[in-house]
This record gives sequence, structure tokens and C-alpha cells, in this order.
Amino acid sequence: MINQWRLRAAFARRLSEMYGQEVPAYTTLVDVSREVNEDVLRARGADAERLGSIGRVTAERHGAIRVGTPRELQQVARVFGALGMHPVGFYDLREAAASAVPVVSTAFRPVDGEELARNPFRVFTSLLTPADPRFFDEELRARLETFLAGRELFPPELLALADRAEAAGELPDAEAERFLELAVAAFELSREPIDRVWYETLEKVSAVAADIGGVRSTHINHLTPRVLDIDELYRRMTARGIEMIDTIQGPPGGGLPGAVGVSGAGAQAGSAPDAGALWPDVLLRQTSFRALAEPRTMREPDGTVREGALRVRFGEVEARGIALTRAGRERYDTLLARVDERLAREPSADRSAVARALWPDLLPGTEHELAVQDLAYFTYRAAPDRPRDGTRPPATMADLLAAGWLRAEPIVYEDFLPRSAAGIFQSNLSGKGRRDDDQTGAAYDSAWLSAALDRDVLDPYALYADQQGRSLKRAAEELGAPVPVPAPGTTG
Ligand code: OOG
Ligand code: NI
Repeated sequence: MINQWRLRAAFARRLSEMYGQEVPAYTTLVDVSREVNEDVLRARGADAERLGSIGRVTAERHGAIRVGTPRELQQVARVFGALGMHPVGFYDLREAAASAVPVVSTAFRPVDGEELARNPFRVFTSLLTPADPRFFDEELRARLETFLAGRELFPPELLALADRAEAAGELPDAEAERFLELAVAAFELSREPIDRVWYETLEKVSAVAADIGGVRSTHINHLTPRVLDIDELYRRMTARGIEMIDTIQGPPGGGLPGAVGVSGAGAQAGSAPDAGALWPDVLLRQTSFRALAEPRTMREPDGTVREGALRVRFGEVEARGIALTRAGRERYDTLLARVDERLAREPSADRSAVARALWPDLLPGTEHELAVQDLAYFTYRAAPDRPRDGTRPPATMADLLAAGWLRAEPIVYEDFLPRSAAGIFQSNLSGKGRRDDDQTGAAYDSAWLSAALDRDVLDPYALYADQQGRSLKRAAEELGAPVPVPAPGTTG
């Protein structure tokens, strides 16, 4: 029998092999990421593993796929359900992107701490929004929906095996093998000829719409390794002659530029700041490069078939930091707004330099302060070496940490950022497409997506808060103290 997490790990590994054959630059990216991770581990030792063991980080990937209809999305959910992955978060990229990105998205991922530690494979999954009149007029919408209704992305045998695996939590060896074969094949680039005129009709609206609705199959768009020092990775890829997009999306890193291995977790809660880092890494930082055009077969209106080329896939890499609470996230969103404001006034300013300059006004420089101000999530444990001289534990979180009663380990951010995702989509598109902002956008939200999926889209904040809350309760029991609450706004 193969259980869900082994199925998930095997699926991620095979997808990675398949994608490496399709997009060779991905293999380079994985190699460089591994080298950087090894160097960071050497330079920083155990501290490098504060946001996940090196085993987890080296195997860690996220994929991105795009589907056309709620029915297709439901089917994808069944395939990922078999792998123990659940829809988490709602992202509206229509609003986050300036150019035409007519999709709403969620991410399928494990939600349980242990499952994440075993294999955190996640897939950013986008659904086309043909009902949004800003992008599609009535006629195009009707044609698009008819086209999508006539295709089948996932064979019935795959879906039947998926349902079995989800219900039982495992599959017998032979069925597991078959499931994996079919599941990986469903995300392979198809050789079936593409109707060139139809593809180009959609491309005028949006390259993303064409990639989703212009073909009769789906494919993995990118597969993203995780790296411990993304600034260093960016430099090394550039040195190899790979042209990266011009920014690293997301919050500025807290490391000192040029120093391998210091842009990491920074100061631990309750201890002195790490001399190398200016602030702890939070949320998610991502960057990418455009993959090469790939040969695709095209069918002309007269029926002739010829070799063409499409350039829709890209390479992406990411660094993950600590998950922020809603209050912490508001600070990050404020930063984005302030950076935009500054750039509007000074268009020639360097975006990341501006972000670095503004960052310290918004978030504290240590894990300790992030914890006591309730700006980020941690797993708390009773300190094994806590005072044993009969004194009572202090009441506040700040004192419990400072006096060595509690230990806090950061909870890693497992989700995505809409603004970064839109930036990644955008910077890898050739045309801006078109969008008519005089029309009112069709409303899609998390509840709509849950209904479309026929599964609850989970709230990422609730998941992190639950993990933190359970750990605090356990720690308090062990200390024989009341559960301390972080005290927002007491310091800083
Ligand atoms: C998804 C783009 C977003 C990320 O990591 O934020 C994304 C796509 O291109 O389909 O992958
Ligand atoms: Ni991605």
C-alpha cells in the first residue's frame, strides 16, 4: 500500500522529472538552488533549517496549472485530494494585475503540520473567468465556453483512482503506479495540433486566456524550487547568462547584499539579533525567467498542419519566510502601497531599494518582537531548560520568552501573494492583452470558488492561528500557567 504522503512525494518527483525534460532551464535552476542551499547550510549551520529541514527544502516544489471551467477545477481537486492536498486561499489576479490576467486562483496543499514536514508539495491553480465582461464579450464568451465544454483534461480512470485514494487514504502498489502515470501524463505538454486562428483570437484578449482556452489539454506551467538565499541565486543565475526578470517579487530580504547565507531567519525569538541579518525573512520572495519558445504543432484554417512555436512557460524560484498574522500582513500591504506612491513620484527610483528603505518603519527587526506584537505566527514550546527554582512563570508572552520559559519557532508561510503572482504572470507575458475597465467585473470570491469546487476553500490565517494556538495551549499546560496572549501594540 502507498499512503497519501508517499503518493504526493512520488507525484512531485515524477512531475519534476517530466518538466525537466520539457524545459531544460528548469534543471539548471534546480541545480543552482541546490548549490545555494548547500552553501547556506555550510555558512549558517542549524540556523539555516529554522524554516524547514534541509531535506524538506531541497525536495520542496510548487507547481502552477490553469484550467478553464468549474468542472475541470473540481476534477483537479479530486486528483489533488488523492494526494492529501486541499484548496487554501482565494487570489483574484484580475484585480492584482495591470494587464489582462482573467483568472481567479487557489492553492492546493497539505494543511497539517506533519504532512507539510513530510512533503509540502503545493499547486497554484488558476481558473479562467469567461464571465468577466472586461475581458470577454458575449460572443467570445459563448465560443470559449463551448470550446471548453468539449474537451476532457482528465481521463475517467484517473478520476476513479483518485477518488479511491482520497477515500481510503492510500492505494495498492499497482493502482498507485497507474494513478501516478495517468496523473503526470495529464500535465504533459500535448502534441495535438493547436487551431492557430482560435489561439490568436484569444491571445489578443490575453495570453493567459489563450494558454488556457486555446488548446484542448492542460499542462504544468512552471515548477518552482525553494532556495534559502534568493538574492544569491539571482546573482548566480545571472552570472550563468540566464536573463531573470528585473525584480525579486515580495518583501525585501533582511540579509546583507553580497553575503551568502545571511538573508535567513535572523534573530531568534528571545535571543540577541543575528549580526548578519537586518530583519527576519517573512512571507514569500519570488523571481523568474522566461523559458524558451517551445515547438508546438499548429493547424491552419485550410487544414494544413505545420510546426510553430509558443513561449508560455517560465522558470520560477522562491524563498519562504515566516507566516504573518492579519496585522502583520496589513503592514506588508502598507509597504506595497508606500512603495507604489514613492515610485509614482520618482519613477526612476529602484523598487527594491525603496522597499528596503521603508521596511524597518513597518516591521520589527527580530523574531522576538514579531512574536510579542502578534505580527507573525510561531510554534511555542515549553523551554526544556526553563527555570526550575520554584518561581512562578511570568504572565506575559514577552516575559515568558525573555526569561527563558517559552521557545518560539517560526511557522513558515505556505501560501502565495496575489500581487507577486500577478507580477510573475505579467512579467512573463509578451503582450498586455486588452481589458475594458468601463465594464463592471464579474464577481468571484472565496465562497463562489468553494461552490464551484464543491469543497471548502480554507482560510490560511485560520490554519496558522490554529497551529499556533494548539502549541501555546500545550506549552501553557506543561508550564502550569494560563495561556499567554501576545499583546499587539505594546512595544515598537
Ligand atoms: C501562476 C502564477 C503565480 C506564483 O508562484 O505566485 C505563481 C501561473 O503562472 O499560472 O505561480
Ligand atoms: Ni509560481
